[in-house]
Amino acid sequence: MPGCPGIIQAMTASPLLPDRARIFVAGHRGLVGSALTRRLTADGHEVLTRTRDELDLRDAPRTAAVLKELRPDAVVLAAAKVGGILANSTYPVQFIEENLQIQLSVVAGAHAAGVPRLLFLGSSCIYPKLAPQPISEDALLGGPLEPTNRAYALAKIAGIVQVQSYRQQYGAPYISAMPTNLYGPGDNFDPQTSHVLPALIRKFHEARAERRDEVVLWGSGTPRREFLHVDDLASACALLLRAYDADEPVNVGCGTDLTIRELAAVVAEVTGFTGRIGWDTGKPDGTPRKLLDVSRLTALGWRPAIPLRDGIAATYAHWRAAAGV
Ligand code: GFB
Repeated sequence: MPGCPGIIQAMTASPLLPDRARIFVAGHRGLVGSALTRRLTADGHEVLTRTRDELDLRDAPRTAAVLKELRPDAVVLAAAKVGGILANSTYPVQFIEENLQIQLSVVAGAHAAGVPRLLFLGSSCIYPKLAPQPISEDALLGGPLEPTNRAYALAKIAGIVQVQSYRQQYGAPYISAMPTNLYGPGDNFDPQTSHVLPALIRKFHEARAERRDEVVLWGSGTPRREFLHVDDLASACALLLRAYDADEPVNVGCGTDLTIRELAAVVAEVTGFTGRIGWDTGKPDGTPRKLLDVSRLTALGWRPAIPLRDGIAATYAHWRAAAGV
């Protein structure tokens, strides 16, 4: 990717990460972990992984033992129980417990194994529901959370504080990044549990294939969201691992947002759906807006490379090929 600042950084020696590092990516089969694996491998690193069958990341003693055996130069914690607005509000127990368990075992296990560097990935939903926009990292803990994802957000906030605590108490150069709403190849396209972008791709595609003239989406269509292609997140993470060493989390977003109604128009156009779009206002809207202030990240020289429409078209093509539709 010519002109990508992450790659320029990757070519410069860093005191925080060796040039050819051995990096354990927890959650390497997920949307984020698979993008990170592609990116870190392309940068010349060796990515170490364990499948879910080989290692249950909720099992703290086993996780610590595996990390001790592997002795990676860095750990990236991309494993998480994630889902869209409905999954979050239907299964809060799983969202808080599984995420807390994974974080406790991976971060503590990495430190016990002497892993010198760690990147924890959170989410933009950690910020207060009505935070001033664009949301700066300083908004954390400044007000009540959005109820539809409070359990997930609290688990992620605990992860940030856990990472900060290792830095404060032991001087460990562990860091956190907070991505905005992500999308890309390898996402979850299940209509009930997915995030909005894959849900829309699938709904419009199926309506067109079945010659239906209406698609019904959730909520009012007025909430605003910011979408970042997961490959752009991966380039930001590669940069942060080499160049960022501070207590505060770093927001990762593209800097612009749009309404769900506007997003639906783009996805309809990409998928070729020309029918009506209805809105089921019985379904939740969630937070009205969560546009991230990304000045901390852009000050390091990072810029996103994938325009939204191009990213949606590529994601649609990838899903069609993978699903055989
Ligand atoms: O992506 P999404 O599920 O999650 O929904 P959040 C974003 C917006 O799209 C909401 C609307 O206003 C939804 O009501 N929407 C419209 C739809 N149609 C659909 C549909 O068919 N499926 C889905 N899923 N949404 C999540 C949090 O919040 O964002 C997580 O619950 C996490 O914790 C994630 O932080 C990034 O953006 O509202």
